[in-house]
Amino acid sequence: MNLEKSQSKKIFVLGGDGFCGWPTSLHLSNIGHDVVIIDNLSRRNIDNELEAGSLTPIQPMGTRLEAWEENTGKKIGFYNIDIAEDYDQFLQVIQSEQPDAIVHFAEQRSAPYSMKSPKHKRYTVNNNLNATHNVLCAIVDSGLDIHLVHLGTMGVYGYGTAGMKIPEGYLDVEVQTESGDRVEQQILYPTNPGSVYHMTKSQDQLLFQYYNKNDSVRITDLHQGIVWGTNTEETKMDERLINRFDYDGDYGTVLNRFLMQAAVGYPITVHGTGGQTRAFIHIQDTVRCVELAIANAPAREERVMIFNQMTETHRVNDLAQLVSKLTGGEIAYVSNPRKEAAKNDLHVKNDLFLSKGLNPTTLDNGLLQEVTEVAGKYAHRADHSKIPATSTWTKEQKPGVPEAK
Ligand code: NAD
Ligand code: USQ
Repeated sequence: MNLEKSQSKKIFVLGGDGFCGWPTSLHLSNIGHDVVIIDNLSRRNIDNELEAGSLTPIQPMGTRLEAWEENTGKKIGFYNIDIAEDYDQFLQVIQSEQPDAIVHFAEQRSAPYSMKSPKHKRYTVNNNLNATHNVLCAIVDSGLDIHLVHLGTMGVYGYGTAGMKIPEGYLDVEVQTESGDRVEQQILYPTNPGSVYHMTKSQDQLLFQYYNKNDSVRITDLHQGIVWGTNTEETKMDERLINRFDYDGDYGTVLNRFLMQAAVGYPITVHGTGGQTRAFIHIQDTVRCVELAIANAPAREERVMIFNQMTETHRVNDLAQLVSKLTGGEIAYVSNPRKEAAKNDLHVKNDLFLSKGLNPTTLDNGLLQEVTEVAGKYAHRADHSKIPATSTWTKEQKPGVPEAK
């Protein structure tokens, strides 16, 4: 598909080397947008720090961009800038490139990594809050009318709502005035973060609300669920375009970890009894949602637009059972290294994306098989010592390590 020339935009993808940012950059470029990636490659440095890496053989940025041009004839630009630190350089690039939209993925996104030590907590807060604030400040400083699309998280809501469907960002409340009248208003849904990482995402919301109110910055905040899957139509075009696949105890997310564990013959590590219910979305839908968010920008005086970017909810234990049935993998119920409710129900509204034309990709055996096949193909690259979740939320908790047989 190619956009009409009039719909084509110059788009910055901050964090465009990451798990969500890379396939999004390719997708936006493929449909006809002019894409520029900004990334300081900090995620690759964290791999070095943790002595872990993507299960799939991701290529250096230069090779990735060359392969994209070879396959499609399209060019994607790249700047290596730390947006949390190098404000002047970032502003200069905005002024010279004049983007219509900025998609902001550039944060430290792992909850376990954010809980590893005081150093990791402080890094996550410094990096994420400064990155988001610098983006907002630079948009205003540039004087340009740039639409900001931010990747937020379902985790800002907390995961228990006493049976109510989580609304898209705003909660209707009724308050009593001094004269006794009942007045209705809408407030940001109260946050209830479960890690230092999720707390930074809660703080991001206030930065957006403020800059939207004060400077009329046009902002869309996408409260995304846990992303699963590996490849998209674009990353499948050439092995050099392959997306990253995190499986280690800090960065691997639950469903991809289960599929990978089954593929490499490691027990499927359910934390506690697996009663936690979470929201999920496939990576192919992530890239489509960002496309839709860009095409449906809010008007200048409109408040921050918040979408719940998820397509289904599942209980962790049900996912483990499903993967075990599909692959024959055994399940290990391990100590939960996190401080979280042992069991919760979760109901979420996602009407906004459905109304804009999202056709959800839901958990289906074919797709699960596809991820298992990717994991199986690169199983020889797995370092089994990096699989257990060793980062604990408090000093009293134990890591999620399966018992030795
Ligand atoms: P990722 O770690 O793979 O990618 C993030 C990218 O941002 C990396 O390439 C990193 O180098 C870059 N980055 C980080 N700090 C930077 C800085 N200061 N300056 C420049 N670049 C910087 O993470 P991801 O899984 O692609 O997640 C992207 C975003 O989506 C995150 O903000 C995350 O909170 C959100 N999200 C992810 C998931 C998920 O399941 N992966 C779910 C919900 C929301
Ligand atoms: N879990 C297991 N076994 C494992 C790994 C995880 O049982 O081997 C459990 C966890 O205890 C937790 C649930 O699975 O209850 C989800 O954990 P996760 O690591 O898949 O997801 P989370 O830490 O919430 O973070 C991920 C992304 C983050 C994003 C978030 C979306 O890393 O960037 O914001 O998903 S959401 O969960 O909707 O907030």
